[in-house]
Amino acid sequence: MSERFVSAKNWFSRYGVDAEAAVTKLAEVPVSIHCWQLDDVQGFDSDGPLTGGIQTTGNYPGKPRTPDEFFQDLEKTLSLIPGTKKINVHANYALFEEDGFVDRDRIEPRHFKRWVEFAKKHHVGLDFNPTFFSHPKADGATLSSTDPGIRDFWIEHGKACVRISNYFAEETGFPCVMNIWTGDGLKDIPADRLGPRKRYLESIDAIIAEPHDPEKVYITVESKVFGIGVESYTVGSAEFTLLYAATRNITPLMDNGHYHPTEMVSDKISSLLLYFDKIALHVTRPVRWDSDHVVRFDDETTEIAKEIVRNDALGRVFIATDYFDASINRVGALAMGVRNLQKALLTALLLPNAELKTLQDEGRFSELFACQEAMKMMPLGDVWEEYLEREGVPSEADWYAAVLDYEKTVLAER
Ligand code: RNT
Ligand code: ZN
Repeated sequence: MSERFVSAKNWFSRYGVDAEAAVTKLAEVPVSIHCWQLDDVQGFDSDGPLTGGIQTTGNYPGKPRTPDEFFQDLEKTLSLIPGTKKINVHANYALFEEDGFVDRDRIEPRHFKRWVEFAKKHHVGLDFNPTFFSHPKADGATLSSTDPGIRDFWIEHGKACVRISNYFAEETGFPCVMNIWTGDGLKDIPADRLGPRKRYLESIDAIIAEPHDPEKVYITVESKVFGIGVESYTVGSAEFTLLYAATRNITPLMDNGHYHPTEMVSDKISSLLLYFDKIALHVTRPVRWDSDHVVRFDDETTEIAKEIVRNDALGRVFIATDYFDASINRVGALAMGVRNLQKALLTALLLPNAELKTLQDEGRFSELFACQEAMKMMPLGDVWEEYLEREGVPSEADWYAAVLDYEKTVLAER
């Protein structure tokens, strides 16, 4: 145990906070790491452009060219991230090496065998996402399409993904979160907002009717406010999605890049916790019109973490990351965003949350203000360093050197 950690523990104990308990707890909090930062959401099933109203920008060298290179990068990333991890897989990361390509409506668990092997090797769980974008049948709408043939194709894809999620849960022993998100929407002012939403509702009803064990597969629906090229109308809006999840007894997913700029997900979590047993998050960083910058250890990320921790909801919130930046080292970007989210969780775990609540309840607002500000000066870094060391991952000062070394020895050779 470092001297700095011992002194930090004393500092925290003055506020009634047990730093030892905080690091123990942090190590247990699963964070689902999105695989798609590593290759700019390309996937293995096509080399077509990224569609669906999302975009990556940048052309940093070293992007993986094959599944082997991809898994090598993922392994490297995992070595840089402490704590309990899951990997969040998208359906377009199916592997067809053994017996040839099948379209998305026909994918099967065996196309994800390598993912399961990887997960078992690293003792991590797997989450899953149908991919309703980057496909010839996703040029316009998918689940809300007016064309029944297109709708059926995507419903079949969704059902196939429920079966694959079941397989993930059974093989890994961890529950699998399966998230439904589409970019369905319109660039310009609609003539009919209701019709697409009704078709969307019926399509998702058909998908979630696929048999699954709700204790093992948690189906979530993710809302959005707008996308690139679909600025005027999004079928799966916040209201649609929340009400859908509530009435179908499934789980709502909030991505904090999917709201108006002054709307904060940190303020929404408590309301959802009152109505849902479980909720899900995509933690990202919105910047103006972009919903997907790499997560920083910033105020809103910390506020989100505080809402989860102080409401005793770590066991009720599925926490995942979701961002993509092709302009910086992809392995570094993925590891960095997750580590930053974990710093936010640690901050929340190191707060005298009960005391702060009491100050609020007793109306002692100037004391509350002072205490909140005092806690910002906490020796967080000393606790974080101790945590990294215990977890056997590189320290804050050293971890990027490991990325640079990987860049020189592996990525630069591509
Ligand atoms: C897009 C959504 C969605 C995607 C992934 C790739 O705005 O956030 O979650 O990022 O499905
Ligand atoms: Zn998302």
